[in-house]
Amino acid sequence: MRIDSVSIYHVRMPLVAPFNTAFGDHSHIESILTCMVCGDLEGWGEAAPWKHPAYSAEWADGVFCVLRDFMVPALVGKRIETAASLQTCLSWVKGNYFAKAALDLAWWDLHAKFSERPLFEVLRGTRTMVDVGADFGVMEDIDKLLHSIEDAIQSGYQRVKLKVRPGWEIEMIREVRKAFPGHVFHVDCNSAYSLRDFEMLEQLDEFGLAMIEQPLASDDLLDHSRLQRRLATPICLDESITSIDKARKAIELGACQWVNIKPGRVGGLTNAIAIHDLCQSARVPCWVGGMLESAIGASHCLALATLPNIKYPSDIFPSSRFYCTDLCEPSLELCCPSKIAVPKRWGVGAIPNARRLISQAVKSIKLP
Ligand code: OSB
Ligand code: MG
Repeated sequence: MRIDSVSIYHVRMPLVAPFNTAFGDHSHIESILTCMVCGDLEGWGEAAPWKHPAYSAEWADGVFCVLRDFMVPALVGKRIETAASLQTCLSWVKGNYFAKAALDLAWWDLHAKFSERPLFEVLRGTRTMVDVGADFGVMEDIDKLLHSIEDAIQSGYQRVKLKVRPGWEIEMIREVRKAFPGHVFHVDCNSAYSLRDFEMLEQLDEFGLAMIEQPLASDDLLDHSRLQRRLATPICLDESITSIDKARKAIELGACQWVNIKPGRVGGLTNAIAIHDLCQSARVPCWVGGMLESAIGASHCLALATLPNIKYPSDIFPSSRFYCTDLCEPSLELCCPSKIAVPKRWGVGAIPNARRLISQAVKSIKLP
């Protein structure tokens, strides 16, 4: 496939309610959409690093610039027949995983459309419906949280993820466990702690959580392995797993028993699949994370979640959980409790709504 042109859109999508985590409180999501053109076919990609370099070192303005100035010029006019050759064209750029993902995902959508098949089939997915979970940010009002959890359990969500941050952890979890003794819960710490917090982390063992997501710093595999040896609850790594090599080292060190895979964080679907396969051969189960992407990025996540070693409900949500109207269409809906059906259309299955793309774009550029 010859890459005739690539358009980059920096968009700002308003949330229905603020989303609060250990790395800040947010009322909008800043995301980067890419459109890769080959003849009369268009492939769409998305990476949502958000406005500030707080979840990772990347941020939306930075991703826009590195795509415009370095990565897209390295691709346009070239014939890119395989995902591996796309990665090779970009391999001289260090880091910048979200930026690479924005192009890698667009290439996969284009490739699936070129092959006249849905993306999940091209990825050799093994299911047509994906298990998804419910998820709650930091709320600072326990009664409101308990009511929201009650609603989620009533709606049939198989598991509930709770964001924690210093001051919103043990007491909150104790209340939740008391109110819902039998349900599956896990917590996401978003790197907020260090081994100095061992006493608090050790107390988490008493609540029978399915896992503790990213308790320590993103670059600290060694301390995660020390912590895992002292905890009964499995650790799941998110921020730490930025590459295939990081996944290999985390597994070798015993730093985790689960891996959260986000296409954006690892540089795209190509690396996401390789990490999935590596974990599968090491018997480490995975699930798919999200960054509150529009229906395009979320549909890429859905395709990834059809792979066989995805063993826990993923962070993929119906559009209405976060957005009044999704920037892209069709919006994501539950097909039955706690499940979303994978699109059967060719490609990833979602495209932007043209009017909303214009109104929510902060800036855009088409190259060449
Ligand atoms: O750590 O998994 C994370 C959202 C944005 C940035 C980081 C994370 C998340 C989530 C996604 O937790 C789950 C959700 O969408 O609520
Ligand atoms: Mg996480």
